[in-house]
Amino acid sequence: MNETIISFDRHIMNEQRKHEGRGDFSSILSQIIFAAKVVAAQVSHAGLVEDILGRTGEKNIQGEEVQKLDVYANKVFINSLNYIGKVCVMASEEDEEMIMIPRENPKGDYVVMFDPLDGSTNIDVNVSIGTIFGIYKRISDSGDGTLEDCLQPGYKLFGAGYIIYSSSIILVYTTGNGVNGFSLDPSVGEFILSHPNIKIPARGKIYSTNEGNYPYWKKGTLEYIDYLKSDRNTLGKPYTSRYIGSLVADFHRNLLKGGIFLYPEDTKDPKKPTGKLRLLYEANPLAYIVEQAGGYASTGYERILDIKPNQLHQRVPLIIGSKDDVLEYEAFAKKNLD
Ligand code: P6P
Repeated sequence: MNETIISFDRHIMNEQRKHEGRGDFSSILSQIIFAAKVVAAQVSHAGLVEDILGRTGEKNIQGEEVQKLDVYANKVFINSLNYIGKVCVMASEEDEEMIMIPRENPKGDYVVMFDPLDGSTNIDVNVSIGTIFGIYKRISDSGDGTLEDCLQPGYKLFGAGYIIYSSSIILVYTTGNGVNGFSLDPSVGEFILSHPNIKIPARGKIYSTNEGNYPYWKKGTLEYIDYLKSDRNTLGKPYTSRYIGSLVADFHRNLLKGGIFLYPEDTKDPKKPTGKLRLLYEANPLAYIVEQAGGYASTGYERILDIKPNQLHQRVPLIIGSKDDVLEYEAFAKKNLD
């Protein structure tokens, strides 16, 4: 047996000691881990449990059909965080408005935003899905959190992570000191350090995008994708195309192997001119993680983490992954600004 097994709890305790933290942040991470275990247990049964699979008939703020597992996961994360007295406000993909802490519960110094179950349209076809979260320090002084607390730029993130529910359940997170991955060992019910100090290769051989949007892309994107599919690129041969259609799964593969994920602006849906993905609880947390791993995330024109949000469910184009690949995309996009 390997005596140097590092559990997630031991890892955050070590991190806390480094920062002489009071433990508030550690408590939030521990609660997120607890919620992830609860959600993971249901995800693994989703194919079997009729009453949790399938649609509620409702639509979320995005106008997307809400799957029951979405609703369940959203409630699990909210209820795991709203009573510990460390959080002053939350925001979720599933809730149109900010999620306030119940009046009777103490408020804390942190703001948590999350996509409780991203890729949920893949649930009933058993494709990997994930939770994405970002944690900020509050700006307001005390009491209930405010919209200003939620609309902070990504470079102010205090911590960020995701959980991928796949052949194994893996948590990847950062608090600004590098990126570490933990795998859930179902025999003990603990997340164990399995991917220490993750670094993304400066350049990859994989690109991930929905090529069905090709007719709606701008010139710079068209030229870039055609370049990747030719022998004119730096590899001297076409990149490999890999697209799962589940952001966390596509991002995780590229983080470990290198590559670029693109959900660029397109003209397909006038209501979503800047692309499909959301800034606060999808792009920003993953951008923080990828930069901590040596990568980069951009809209094609500016660094994701520099964007000052103006609304909770704001969408952005997301080009993320190996730094040299993303910078190369920016060159194509900026060359065709018209
Ligand atoms: P498309 C899943 O619905 C999601 O929000 C992300 O997980 C994923 O990257 C993207 O949408 C896929 O979108 O338009 O390619 O189906």
